[in-house]
Amino acid sequence: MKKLLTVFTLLLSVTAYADYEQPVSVTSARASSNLPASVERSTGQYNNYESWSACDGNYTTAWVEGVRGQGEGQWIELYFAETELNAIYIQNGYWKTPERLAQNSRLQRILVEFADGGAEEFVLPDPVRENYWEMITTPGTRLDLLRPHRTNFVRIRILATYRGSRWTDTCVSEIIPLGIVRE
Ligand SMILES: [Ca+2]
Repeated sequence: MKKLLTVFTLLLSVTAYADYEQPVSVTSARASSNLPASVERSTGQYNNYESWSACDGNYTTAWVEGVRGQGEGQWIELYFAETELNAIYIQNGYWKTPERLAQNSRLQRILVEFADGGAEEFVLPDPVRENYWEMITTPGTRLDLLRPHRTNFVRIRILATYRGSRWTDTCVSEIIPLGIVRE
């Protein structure tokens, strides 16, 4: 009887786990533009600013839009398995160092679009005003959706930005979709 109860408990916990909100694995990404890759003069380090840099699990790499000005209207798309999407974590800006975060532009207002035809607008706090060393240990700013969206992608469109102190390039270090995979 005890054994049966254990199996039942195990089954119950597996079912509960499947319905639990989790980070969703991104399978591909694309963007309307990106800054060409560059090599840092001082270190010789190669920096790639393509869309995948926002999904590589590394806060020191970022997608950077590549048009003149602050990048309003530019977008990035992330693809994943069919999901009931609840929220999105965004490491907003170029988190490589506190200096890079301040020198480059950050997202201020964005439009997030989904495969179900829905769209939600968000205003993000300026990450430069947060404590860098505390924020670096978190997955970023959590954006809770007004309702779950059934979707296999998110398109994040830049509507307005916080200006960088040195450059006009808007950067996003990481984007993590959160939801329940429904495939
Ligand atoms: Ca990254």
